[in-house]
Amino acid sequence: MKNEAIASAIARSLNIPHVVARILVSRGFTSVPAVHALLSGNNGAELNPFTILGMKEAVKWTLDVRDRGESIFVYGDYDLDGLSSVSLLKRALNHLGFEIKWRLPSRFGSGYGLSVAAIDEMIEAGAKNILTVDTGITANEEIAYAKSKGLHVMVIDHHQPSGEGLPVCDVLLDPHQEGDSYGNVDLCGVGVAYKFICALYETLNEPHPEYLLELVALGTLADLVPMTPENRYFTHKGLAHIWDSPFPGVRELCRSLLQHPQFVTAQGIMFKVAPQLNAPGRIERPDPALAVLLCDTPAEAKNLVEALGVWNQKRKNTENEISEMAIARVHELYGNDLPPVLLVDGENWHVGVIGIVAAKLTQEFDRPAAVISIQPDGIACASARAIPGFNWHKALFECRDLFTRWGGHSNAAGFSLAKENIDELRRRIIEFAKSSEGVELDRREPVATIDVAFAEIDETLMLWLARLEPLIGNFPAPVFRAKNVRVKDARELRGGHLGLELGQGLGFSFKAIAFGMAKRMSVTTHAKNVTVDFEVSWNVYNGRRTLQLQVKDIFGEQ
Ligand SMILES: [Mn+2]
Repeated sequence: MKNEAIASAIARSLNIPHVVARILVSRGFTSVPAVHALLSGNNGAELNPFTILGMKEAVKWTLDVRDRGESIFVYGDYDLDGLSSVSLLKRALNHLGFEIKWRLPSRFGSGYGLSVAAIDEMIEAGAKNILTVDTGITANEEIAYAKSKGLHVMVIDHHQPSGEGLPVCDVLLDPHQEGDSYGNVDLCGVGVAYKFICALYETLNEPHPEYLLELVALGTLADLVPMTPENRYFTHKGLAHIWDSPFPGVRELCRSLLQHPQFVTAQGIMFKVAPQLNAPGRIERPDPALAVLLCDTPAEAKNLVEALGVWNQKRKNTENEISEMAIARVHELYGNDLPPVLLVDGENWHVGVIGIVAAKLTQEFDRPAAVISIQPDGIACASARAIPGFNWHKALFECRDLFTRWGGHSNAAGFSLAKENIDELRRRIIEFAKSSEGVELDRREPVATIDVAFAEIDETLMLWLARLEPLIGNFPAPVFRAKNVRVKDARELRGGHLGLELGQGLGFSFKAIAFGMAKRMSVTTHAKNVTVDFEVSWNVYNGRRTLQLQVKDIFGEQ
């Protein structure tokens, strides 16, 4: 059967709009049962937590702490996955009567991960039990030190082991460790923490705390982990509840940034909410963001969210400054002959924003990019981002002899090295990208568009799109294609954008914006009709919602 016929069959038997059926078919849901399963929720996506290696021991470790009447120091990370992990564990364990204290590293103090200084400080504060989360799997030396001081240590992580053996702790939960056969290695840190809590609650005959899934959604989206069925289920549930979150800080933040429950989308969280919560940790210390996740009264939430906005403004200013310098450095290093991977460096670039700048470079130049900040002590710290098909973890593994530390995933990674080694690294990464291992780079498929008539674009379609969230990863937001479109109005906007009014058929017209496409103005004035590729989103102006098209491409028809 052709796709169109399959879509018709699905639309008819499940009573859903034809355009929605076409979207589902294009995403690989090509039978009525498959679509029905997708729309009916969990459907086996949630896996048994006890199939994670070490889970039984993790539950026992925790119950032993309770039997001894002691508290737990949760040690997290400064990014949103780490902060979500700490707040999830604190809330879930507090509920069971545990006393929880927490500590966070800072990029500018003892640096990433667990440090001897942090362990000493916790011992000073009376720690007997340390639970690291979203970090720890490569902290072999630090954990050996903690054990030598008589501490009980459990590690919950989702990063890859260092390759130099695992830390010797009491319990280790990480779907990446050898011998773990858990069906979802792509859990983020707060995802593994949630599985641990489910196992603990099950043991104590408590229901799974599903209201914590909004914290899992935050970490899953912020860490850009692949949307496996379980990750998608967690994110879908979390997004569905976040507008009415029981946590005042999360609720206040989402409402102030997203403005309407229908704007709670994966993209909204990734581009509006997550950057705010990551901002203080990027500029100084992450504590003001954790305070938002942990606060318990609306009044407190209002103040804390306001303060977060100020941190975010600082972050934006710093980011713009470093971006300009990084783009200038790309031109200086490579001229017009760009290699398949970009490595740009600068003196003392703010290390809190180099990851976002790397992400900007991948977009601007359509290549994987690493941004390297050379510190006054001669050590260079870097953050790298990929485009689909390139694997930073593999690339860095090939060059691991050059690093003092490194880690990360296929699409986001970090590393440090002596500044003398930067040129050598640049040479070897390019060599890797050109080798047979790196050729995945060329296997990207163009985005398939979904044919649509303007008459099909309405609030019903938007409600369906919301129901299919998170629209990212292997199920991205649809790009539509409409033909025989008339350009009723076209204006050049500030910043090189194009503002359009597009019409089709009788009476169907939409406002549209084409970012960075002012140069394409002539297409809109010379062709009688045009074909347009676009995404649809809500636009709010003066409290009124309207649908707006975001133009991805526009061509004239003869
Ligand atoms: Mn993480």
